[in-house]
Amino acid sequence: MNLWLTRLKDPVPAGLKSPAELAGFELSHALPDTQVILREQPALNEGYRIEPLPGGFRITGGHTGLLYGAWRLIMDRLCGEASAAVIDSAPKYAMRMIDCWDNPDGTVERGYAGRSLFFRSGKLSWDPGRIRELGRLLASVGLNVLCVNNVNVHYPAQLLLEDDLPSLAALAEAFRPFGIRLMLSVDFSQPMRSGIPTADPLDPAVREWWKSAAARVWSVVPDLAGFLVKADSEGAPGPFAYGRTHADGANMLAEALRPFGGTVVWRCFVYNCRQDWRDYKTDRARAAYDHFMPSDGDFHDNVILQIKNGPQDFQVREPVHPLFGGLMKTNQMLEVQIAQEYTGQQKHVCYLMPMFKQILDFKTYMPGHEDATVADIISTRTLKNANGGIAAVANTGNDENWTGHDLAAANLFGFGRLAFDTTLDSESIAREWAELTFAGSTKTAIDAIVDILMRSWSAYEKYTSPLGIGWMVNPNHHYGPNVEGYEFDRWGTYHRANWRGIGVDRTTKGTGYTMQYREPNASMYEHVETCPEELLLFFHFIPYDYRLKTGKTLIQHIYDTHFEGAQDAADFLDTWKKLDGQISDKEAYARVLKRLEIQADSAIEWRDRINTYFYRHCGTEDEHGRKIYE
Ligand code: GCW
Repeated sequence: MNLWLTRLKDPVPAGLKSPAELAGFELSHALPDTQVILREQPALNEGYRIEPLPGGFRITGGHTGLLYGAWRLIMDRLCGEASAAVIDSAPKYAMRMIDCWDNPDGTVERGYAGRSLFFRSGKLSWDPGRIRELGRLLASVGLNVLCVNNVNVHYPAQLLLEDDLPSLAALAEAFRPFGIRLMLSVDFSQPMRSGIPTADPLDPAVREWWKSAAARVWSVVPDLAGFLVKADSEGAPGPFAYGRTHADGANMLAEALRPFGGTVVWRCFVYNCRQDWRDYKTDRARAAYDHFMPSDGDFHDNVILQIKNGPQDFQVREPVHPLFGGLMKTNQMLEVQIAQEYTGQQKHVCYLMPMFKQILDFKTYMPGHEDATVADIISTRTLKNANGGIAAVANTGNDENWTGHDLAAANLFGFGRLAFDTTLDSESIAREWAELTFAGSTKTAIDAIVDILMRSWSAYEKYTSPLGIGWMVNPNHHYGPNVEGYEFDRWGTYHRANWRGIGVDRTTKGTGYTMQYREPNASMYEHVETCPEELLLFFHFIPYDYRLKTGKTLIQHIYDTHFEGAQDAADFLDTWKKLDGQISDKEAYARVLKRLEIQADSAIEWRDRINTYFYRHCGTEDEHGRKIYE
């Protein structure tokens, strides 16, 4: 089984060498009756043109562009779309990356779809057929970089730069025909494994060590995309230990990688993870901006800062990270998470493209580029970024269906499609995915799947934490409700609910976070009246009897949305039950049914825990007299 490419019965054979060769193979197998002429034009790189000819098509494209063009044609044809017009396309971002949080022992951090596809028993080890299928899936939606190991680099992942180099080279070779380059997460303190007493980025021996490490790895993987670094974050080593800045650390690596054309992707997920809950001044949301803004302009041009979509951590709703639009002279890429760590862990359906679109379309009002959206800022063609891109934490594993929940595959597909073309809309992506994946199902079934996907993010948001406050999950594994699970902990993730109200005051009277945005966004968030209500509790402490724009009190809104969200989850299950017999893949039907049952139950648990929690705090009855436990 191969997700949205289920209908292609022929596996990719071993031995194909290049994307262009692969393009020929895919076309002849997927569209045997269509004559397609392939013409390589190297200058087009990853771009392509598809022209209808009498009786067929011509695809002109760069080395990888030909493959992307081939997939466009194949997928359009499989969806029954007649391509009568000329199509010109090229990706907006140079780096369209999947971050795998895979560990050498075969586990996947925040993995919800089985074990690693790349590692077993401490070493790189894979099923070549599966890697070819994965390559095909990723290439079909235009993803081009895969970071193979967890950003938390636990031993023996360090061996990827040492003894495991031949295996790394073989894995890179396996992905090459798909136009996919590998990236490695590295341990900033790794020189210390070779007897160097420090990892200080300004120490000559450390600098030498990284140069020779780079030379060693690029000699066997000449097209390695670069190194991904989580430094000074959640216990990971980094330059702070030596009184150095992130720019010192990143630039040291950038110099080592420069001769080989490598890029350093440096994460901005840096905050104090030992906060005292009684401390109202420290604000985790502020941390990345406070750390990185002073270094704007100091990073080498082969460094890209990788910034999570929001200032906290992949919650169901967060404001856009203020470093977007803040940083003016630094390459940036956006990091999102399709692994559904905080959005139902691939047991719940939660289609994330509507969220990603909102992030990409957000206007930051960066001076001189007032109209630029996040999508523009991270692109290589605007703001003169030398480099830029978009990355998603992967949602795949070795489960037979790749993503655990069959409907979660829509997030992998959608992420690739959006990364290639941010102008696409989430609903057409959902429809395209559903038509490809569930080909042969009834039209009613396809429509219902699209409807479930499109309602799923909002449903999840409704039955979980209200109005942008986030968290309220069980600590550590992050599945299921636990309203105060993180409230008295050290991670900086508080909701501050008490008998008067709930929310974090991030205005100038509180933590001052609002002022990290450019105007008019700063003022918009600063004032309760103009703050978008879906983020109200992220920015403000609000009393339960505060009236929202709907005229409802905050507490009534909380009750209502939780009843609605749980009802949505129940509706998804009902809808699915009615589709029995209408979905072509019976096993997938049964698997999805099971997950929707789990989701409907879990949504009730969420609803009741949250409603009861707030009822106990404020004692206000539900206006509709529904059952709220005391
Ligand atoms: O959300 C947190 C996750 C960690 C993860 C970290 C990060 C890889 O819970 O599992 O570590 O973010 O993004 O670095």
